Amino acid sequence: MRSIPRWSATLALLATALLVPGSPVATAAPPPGNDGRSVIVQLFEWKWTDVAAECTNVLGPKGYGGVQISPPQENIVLPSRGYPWWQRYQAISYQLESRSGTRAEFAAMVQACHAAGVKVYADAVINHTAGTWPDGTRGSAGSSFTHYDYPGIYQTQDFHHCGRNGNDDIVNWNDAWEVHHCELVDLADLATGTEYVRNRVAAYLNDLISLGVDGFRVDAAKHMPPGDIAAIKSRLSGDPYLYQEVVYGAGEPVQPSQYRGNGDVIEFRYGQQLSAAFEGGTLASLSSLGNGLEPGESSVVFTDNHDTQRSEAALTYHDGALYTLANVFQLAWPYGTPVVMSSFAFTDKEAGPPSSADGRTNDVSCGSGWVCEHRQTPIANMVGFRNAVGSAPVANWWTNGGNQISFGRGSQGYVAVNREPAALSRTFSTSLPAGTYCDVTRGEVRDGACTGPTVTVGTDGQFTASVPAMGALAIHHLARV
Ligand code: ARE
Ligand code: CA
Repeated sequence: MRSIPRWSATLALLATALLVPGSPVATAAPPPGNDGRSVIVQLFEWKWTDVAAECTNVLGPKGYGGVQISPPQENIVLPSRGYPWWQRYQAISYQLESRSGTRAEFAAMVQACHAAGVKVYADAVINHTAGTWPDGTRGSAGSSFTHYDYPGIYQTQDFHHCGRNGNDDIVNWNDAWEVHHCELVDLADLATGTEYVRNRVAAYLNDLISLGVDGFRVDAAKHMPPGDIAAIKSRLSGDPYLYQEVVYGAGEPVQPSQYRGNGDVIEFRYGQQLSAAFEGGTLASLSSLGNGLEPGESSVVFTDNHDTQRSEAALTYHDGALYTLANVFQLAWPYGTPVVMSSFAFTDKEAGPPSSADGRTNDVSCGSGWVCEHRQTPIANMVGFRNAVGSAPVANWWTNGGNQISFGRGSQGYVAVNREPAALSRTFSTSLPAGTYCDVTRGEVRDGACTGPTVTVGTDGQFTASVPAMGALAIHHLARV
């Protein structure tokens, strides 16, 4: 078992005692976007032209701060497996040519997103190149290669050959050296300790930075020694935002905390605990969500990502209203920087995005194979809620002890979540100033009027309302009528 540092446990107890009952210590994370925009969206497998349009038409207007895009580098192409989504995680070269689009389209996307106030975070596959596959010998940009030989870039000497377990794969996850130096599912493991590889990887990332990229999700960060990532980071231009994928594994020697010196880290346990509370537990238990986890201010979190939505436990778009409610809670709760998942629909876990028979990705059309969770009114408008409440602490926490909860964020906003089969009708106590507010989970303010229901807060801070079964209500100071 990983032990929580004692000082952090003490702080958590203090916060519990002095501030809001059960609220976590951590407050808002540093904003990933412009103007205090605090939420990232993962547009999984979208084409660059579609991402550009989404920045302009939806992400900017709704207040999203950043967009996480699929790995942009040249990747292996696997017709024998039906062009699975995961072929993008096998790097062949650092040319920016993939089924998401060309280098020119990529550059135009970054410009469009910046014009909309949205930062661009690229998924950086830098721990490895590809696995052993009989399929073709050409990547998505046409480069030829063989296993451990990528002409002009990497040859045998640029990879770890850990010499364990017969096939060089990671087998013993309780051995940190092995996790760092052996192969993750047969993926040729780059010798990130060498000057050459560090410079080559940094040149790739700097190329993206030169096109305006603002930061990176560091894929498989857990499989690189923290010092190797630091050495690569020291070679980067500017100050890109890094969030490292270090999956927490109970009792494992490689721990997320070891990577904090390099930047933010993805806290996987948050989504697991959030899902568990919404699926089988009680929402009342969420008052302590974040306690005992890595510090919220340097953690990135999600309900689900492209990996966890394909494993059994996670709550996903397949769960309908339950999933939406979990997202409403996540966006209202002051822990971590949330990444909203935006999926393509799937039943086959291996299947790639909507595409032609020869593996070319279709244009995005929400509802036709593309789920677009991030556009759902409650989710999209809660992005504005999170931006509006900033770092205001949890206030006025209430629960029925079961699956109805409500809480404020200082005097800036208030949310109620009802995961029960009957409406929740009651008088809520808030710290909000008196006034009429728009319920942003069901409407928004246009021309001074709310397109959905409104709520009137009295001078005593109270309001009476009915929250629908499996529904929510959220009001904030920037959506008043
Ligand atoms: C595919 C095939 C393999 C084949 C390989 C090489 O599935 O059978 O051997 O190709 O040819 C994704 C897919 C993989 C896919 C890979 C490459 O998920 O199936 O392999 O792309 O195409 C660990 C890592 C973590 C990793 C997860 C999946 O620590 O970094 O496993 N997540 C990232 C991405 C993935 C991606 C990769 C890394 C590789 O998000 O999408 O893989 O670039 C415990 C441990 C965790 C461990 C977890 C699951 O919780 O604590 O550390 O995560 O189990 O094993
Ligand atoms: Ca490695």
